[in-house]
Amino acid sequence: MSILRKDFLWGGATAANQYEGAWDVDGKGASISDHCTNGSHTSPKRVTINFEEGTLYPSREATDFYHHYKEDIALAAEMGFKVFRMSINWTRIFPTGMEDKPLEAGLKFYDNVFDELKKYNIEPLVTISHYEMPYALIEKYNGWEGRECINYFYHYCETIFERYKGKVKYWLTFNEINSGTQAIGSVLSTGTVKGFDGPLYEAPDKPQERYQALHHQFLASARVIKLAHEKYPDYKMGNMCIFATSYPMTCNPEDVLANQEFMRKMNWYCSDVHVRGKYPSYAKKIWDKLGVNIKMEPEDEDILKEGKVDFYTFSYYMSSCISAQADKSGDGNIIGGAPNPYLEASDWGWQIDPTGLRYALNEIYDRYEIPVMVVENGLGARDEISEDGKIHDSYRIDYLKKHIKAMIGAVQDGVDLMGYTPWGWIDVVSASTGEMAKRYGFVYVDKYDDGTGDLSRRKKDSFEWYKKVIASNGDEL
Ligand code: BGP
Repeated sequence: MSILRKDFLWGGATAANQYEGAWDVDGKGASISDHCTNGSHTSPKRVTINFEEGTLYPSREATDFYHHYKEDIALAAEMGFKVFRMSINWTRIFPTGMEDKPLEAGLKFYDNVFDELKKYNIEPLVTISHYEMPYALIEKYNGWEGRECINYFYHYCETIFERYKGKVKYWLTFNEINSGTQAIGSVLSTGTVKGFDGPLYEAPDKPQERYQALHHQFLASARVIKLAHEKYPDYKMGNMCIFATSYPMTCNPEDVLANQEFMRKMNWYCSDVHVRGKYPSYAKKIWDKLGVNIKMEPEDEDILKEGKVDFYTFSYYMSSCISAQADKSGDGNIIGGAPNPYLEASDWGWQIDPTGLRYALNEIYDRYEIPVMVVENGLGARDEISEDGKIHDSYRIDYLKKHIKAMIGAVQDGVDLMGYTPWGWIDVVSASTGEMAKRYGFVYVDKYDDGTGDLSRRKKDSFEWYKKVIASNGDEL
C-alpha cells in the first residue's frame, strides 16, 4: 500500500531559459540568462553586457523545447507525469518588461503548451520568474533594486493569470528566491548586476542592493498572490526556495549557533516572509550584521500580510557543514559551508545527502504546516552513450531512489507532501555553469557544448525506471 498521497503529483521540472531556446523568435526580448555565455569547469559561465558577445549555444538555443514541445510532452506523458514544471519566459510576453501590450505570439506559445499538456491530463506547474528577468529592467533599474519592477511584474502576472485561467492552477512566484541572499545568486535572481561583465562566480557582493531587491520581490510576490486569491479562487500559489540543509561542523555549541545563523539567513529568511506574511524576528540582526538598511513604505507591512502562499516548494540538491571558525567554513559546494566527511559528492562537488532531504521536509513542515512539494532534485552527471546506443545511467537511478525513499520516510514522519518534480527531467543547459555536459534527464538530448548535435531525444535507462515508480506511486523503487 502506497504511503504517498493517492493524488501525488509526480512529474519533472524545467525552466524556459535553460530549455526553450528560440531566444530571438517572435519578438522575444533578452533576459538576464540570454546575457550569459556558456561555460565549463575550466572557463566559467560569464555574464556579458554586450549581448552580441554571448554565445548562441548552448543556452540561447538550449534543447529547443520551443520547437519540440509536442514530442517532449508525449515523452512526459509516456512516463506517466501528473505535473509538468516549467516557467514562462517573461521576455517572450513583454520583451523589455515595460510594455503595456503583451506579445500575442508569446502568449500563444504557452497556450499551445498548456493545451498539449491537457491532452494527457498533465497539470502545469508554472514558475512565473525563473532567472528570466528582462535585461532592460536591469539596465534601467538595477533589476529588483528598483521598486518600479513591482508594477511591471504585477502587469505581467495580471496578463498571464487572465490568459491562462482554466489551463493553469499551480503557480510559483520566484524560483529559488533565497539565492538572492548570496552574491552569486543575485546575478540570475535579483538581477542587481547593472554594468557587471564577468564570470558568474565573481559577481560583486552588494548586500544592500540584494536585500533591497529581495524586499521588492517579496512585495511583488505578495501582491500577485493577493490578486490570484481574489480573482481566481482555484489558483494555488506557492513560493520556491533552495533548501540548503546544513549541519553544525561539530557538537561545539559555537558551531551549533553558527549553523543556526546560517539556516536562518539561507533557508528561513525568505520563506518566513512568504508563508507568515511578515519579516521574522531575527531579520534585523541579519541586516545589522551586513550593514543593510532596507527602505520600506508604510503600506509594505500590509502588502506582505495579504499575500501569503498556499504551499511551500523547494529545490534540494545537497547539504553542507557550518563551523564557527572562519578558516574551517571552507568551500564545500555552491551553497557554502564545509564538506561533510560522511558524504560523497557529484562530479561538480555537490554533496549527495538523501537523509538531509528527509530532515529538510520535517523542518519545513513542522515550521509552517502547509503542503510541501519538492520541485527540484537530481544528479547532474556526464552521461555517455554506450556501444549499444543506450545510456545506462544507474548512478542517477540510485540517487533518485534514495531521495524518494527519504521523501517516503518524511511522509511517515508526518509531512504533507504534495509531489515531486526532479530537475531537468529532459536534458537542459546547466544554470550555474552554462554547460550542456552536466545532464540530469531521463531523456538524453543530442546537443553539445561546441554547438553540435541534432537535438534528437533518446530515453535513458532511468526513463523506464521512473515510469515504474510513478505507476506504483512510489512503491516500486
Ligand atoms: C537550480 C535552478 C535550476 C537548475 C538547478 C541545477 O539552482 O533552479 O535552474 O539549473 O539548480 O543546477 P545546475 O544546472 O547548475 O546544475
